Amino acid sequence: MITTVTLNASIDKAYHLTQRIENGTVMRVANTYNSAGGKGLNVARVARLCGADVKAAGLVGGYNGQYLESLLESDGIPFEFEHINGETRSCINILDPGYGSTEYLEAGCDVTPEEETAFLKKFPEIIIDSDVITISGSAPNGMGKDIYQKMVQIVKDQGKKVILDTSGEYLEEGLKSIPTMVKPNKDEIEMLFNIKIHSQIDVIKYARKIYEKGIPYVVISLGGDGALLVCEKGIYQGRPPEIEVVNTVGCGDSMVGAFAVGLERNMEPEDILKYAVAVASANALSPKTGTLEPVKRDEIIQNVKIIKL
Ligand code: TA6
Repeated sequence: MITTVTLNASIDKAYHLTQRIENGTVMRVANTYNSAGGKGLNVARVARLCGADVKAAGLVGGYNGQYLESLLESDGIPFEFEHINGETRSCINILDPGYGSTEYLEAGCDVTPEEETAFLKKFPEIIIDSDVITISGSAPNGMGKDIYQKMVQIVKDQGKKVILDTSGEYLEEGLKSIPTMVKPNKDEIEMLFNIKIHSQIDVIKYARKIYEKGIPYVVISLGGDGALLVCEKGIYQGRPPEIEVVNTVGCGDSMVGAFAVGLERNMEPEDILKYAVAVASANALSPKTGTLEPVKRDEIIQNVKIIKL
């Protein structure tokens, strides 16, 4: 089973417009898609759609927390959240027909030291039945910067695989516990090393630096160019076919979901990469966030190219 952990959950609202955004005017939203969000819940939905047994965990609170749990029930995803006093946030994704996606991410409610301590105390029990655990996204205000380092260590102490998908100080601290896999994008690599990426050579250079810290799988998501994987077997690039993108939000999370499924099934690294690139591309074809049609994934995977570099 896969347990996904989302400390900073969100009601994700995708607003599809039929006209270009004009600031200072009243914009009418043509279509709205609400989903249980925060990166880990996109991971959970995608892993479930790929046939895995999944449990969604993390922190939720208030009326938005109740709404999020009802959305997950509709998705057919079991959950085990710790409830906090604050109100679960909302994240808005505005899709402008002439531009694409722009996200407005609320910071989320504060979590108290007592709530953090209670969660960490319960965490070993939350993950006890899972083989692969994913930890995704930002952490709420009030939680220590080492929260993910502590959680990764707890997973590893149980001898399980753990994927960490976060950024900034949380990633920097989380790396110290040597997760099984990390999936930074180019921006997150630049923030981690305080550098600018100018070429694929730079991407490989910095991905290798992370790999050399002892991380078995380092995946760099590259948007429409797919992803790069550095692992014991070598360095691979997975390239998707050209597709008509509808909504790219959640593609990175979909890739994490696919890798969680691949690790659980003990697939070969290059096969997991191929699968993950197809899953992320299939997510981009959906107007909703963090979902896909498996039949489209199966069509796309036929045309995903895996190159060993
Ligand atoms: O990756 C897309 C997404 O999961 C959105 O659905 C939205 O929930 C956002 O990221 C949350 O990001 P954060 O880094 O704040 O956890």
